[in-house]
Amino acid sequence: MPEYQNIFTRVQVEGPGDTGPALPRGNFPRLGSPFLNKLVGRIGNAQIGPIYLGWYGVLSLICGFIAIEIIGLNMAASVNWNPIEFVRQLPWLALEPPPPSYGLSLPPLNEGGWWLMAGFFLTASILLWWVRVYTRARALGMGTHIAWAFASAIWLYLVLGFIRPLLMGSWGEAVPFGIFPHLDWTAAFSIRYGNLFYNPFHMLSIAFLYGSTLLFAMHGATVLAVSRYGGEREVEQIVDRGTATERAALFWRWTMGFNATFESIHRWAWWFAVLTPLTGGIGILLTGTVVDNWYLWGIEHGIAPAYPDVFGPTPDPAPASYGPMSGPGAAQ
Ligand code: 07D
Ligand code: 07D
Repeated sequence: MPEYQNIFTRVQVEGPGDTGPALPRGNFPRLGSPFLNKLVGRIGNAQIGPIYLGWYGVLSLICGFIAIEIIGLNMAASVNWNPIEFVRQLPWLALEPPPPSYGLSLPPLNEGGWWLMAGFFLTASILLWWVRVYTRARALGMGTHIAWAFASAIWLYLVLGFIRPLLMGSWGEAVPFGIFPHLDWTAAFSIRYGNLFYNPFHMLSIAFLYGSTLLFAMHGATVLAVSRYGGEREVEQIVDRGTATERAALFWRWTMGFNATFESIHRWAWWFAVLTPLTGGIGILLTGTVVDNWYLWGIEHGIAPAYPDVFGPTPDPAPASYGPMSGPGAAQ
């Protein structure tokens, strides 16, 4: 058997373009006639198009374009419309949410109003894209697993930028738009709420994130390792008993005494990926609403050490203007 494949390359099959099955009544036509591209064939299927756009696709792209336009123009304004500075400083530029003093009211455009508008259009764009993912799966007679996995990411996004700010009563709680500014927000959030490491849902989210990389590596490697027996070719997997599929399963039973099945590995992957933002969103939702300081919460629940009194009480890092603390440590 020739070893025609390694971890980088794949076989490129060339044939007449596939336009896909007929679409149900009321659907848009697919756009473009299919063509082959060698370079694209190196990372996936060499055929490009036709693409289905539909109303949801068109509306999603329009809303996404408006959101990027609002963010980009605000960033450009912040460097005095200087294109060179715009490119040079892009990773540091931001469109910030309103200051906390506005609460949930509508702020003037240049004090967070643009942020609110960009957020509205970005959210509309993401939700419309979700509908497109759902309806395209249905049109193909597929299950809707992809849409529900995407919904899990959208859940975390909505908690960060919409649901939690609503519960906290201030748009100022939300994430700014910007590459490094959103990292600063993430770090500041952790410090403000007493170190996110002690948030058990952050722990869970990390376990699923790390677990996802492990599972992805195991699954990808297993299938590649039996590709010399045709393991990556789906029809052969089903009909060639005793070759790639069973060998791959045996490998894991030999090395760790247990093997997933060719169905269950995909359930493992789906659940690990979905549970990462799902548990994460719960953790963020609880922060500041139910628990004000995860470190003090950790001391109370026996997962963080309480330092001896020689250093005095642990101060709350939040400035007094954030209002009185609730929960453990409130008396300090
Ligand atoms: C590889 C699929 C392709 C997607 C890509 C991202 C944009 C943003 C917009 C300039 C894996 C496209 C990027 C559309 C451009 C403007 C205004 C997915 C792949 C390539 N983050 N984050 C990044 C987002 C949050 C955190 C990078 C989005 C939370 C940390 C990129 C969201 C917190 C680090 C990015 C979001 C957080 C990053 C690479 C939304 C906690 C990094 C992302 C909508 C979860 C890393 C400079 C990537 C980095 C990074 C996008 C939310 C933390 C810019 C769209 C608020 C700690 N984030 N992020 O590859 O290098 O994802 O930052 O919620 O270290 Mg983030
Ligand atoms: C962002 C879901 C939304 C994205 C959507 C996609 C577009 C278009 C364009 C394709 C990622 C929108 C798409 C707009 C795309 C193109 C072209 C998912 C998103 C809808 N943490 N931390 C997590 C670790 C610390 C902090 C999760 C590790 C510190 C905060 C994850 C470490 C502090 C938050 C995780 C670490 C801190 C998180 C994110 C180590 C900072 C969150 C999971 C080793 C000093 C988020 C509960 C995810 C969360 C989150 C990992 C450290 C802060 C598991 C490994 C202590 C504020 N952290 N973290 O899937 O859920 O994100 O927390 O130190 O909000 Mg953390």
